Amino acid sequence: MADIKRSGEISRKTKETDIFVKVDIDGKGKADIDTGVGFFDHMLTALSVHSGISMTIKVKGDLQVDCHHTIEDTGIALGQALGQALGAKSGIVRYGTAYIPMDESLAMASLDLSNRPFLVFNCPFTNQSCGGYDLCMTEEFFRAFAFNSGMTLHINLLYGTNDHHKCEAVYKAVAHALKTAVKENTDGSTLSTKGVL
Ligand SMILES: [Mn+2]
Repeated sequence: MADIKRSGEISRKTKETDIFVKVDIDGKGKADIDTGVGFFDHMLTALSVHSGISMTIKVKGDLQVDCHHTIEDTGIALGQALGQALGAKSGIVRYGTAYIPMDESLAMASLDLSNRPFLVFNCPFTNQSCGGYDLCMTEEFFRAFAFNSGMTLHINLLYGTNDHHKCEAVYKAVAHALKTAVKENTDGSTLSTKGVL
């Protein structure tokens, strides 16, 4: 994997958000995260720790409006940083699937680091928000993350009642699927019948 550094760094500034993201795929999941939205920090910390991908994420967003731009733009920047870290996506396992329970909730995530951006998201929430985090932004975050990293991402909540548990199970399921997919394969080859992704 000499040609791929497996780390990425993105600075992204708009009139709505000012974001710095750094990821290190082999960094053992050290999380340094401050988005200004406590519950979102909790979810991103889970994503980092459970994927084993170290993430530094610092966001100053227009939270006086609401959390929308902050969460969506973080998904864009984090996706770009991961895409950068994966380079041509050669030499990796490529696919990952995980079922993760959290108490009464069960989430499944299945993904393909394919350069084929797609999101399927089936996770109904009961409440509007958890802390200052609007739960409808979960789908927006993962759409931005998938499209900007070049990932096919399927997320299904099989069942659950508590929205905090449902959401956390979803982030952790994506984390564990990602942990499998980013692993280096044994021969450094590109897993594709076309030879290139
Ligand atoms: Mn929690």
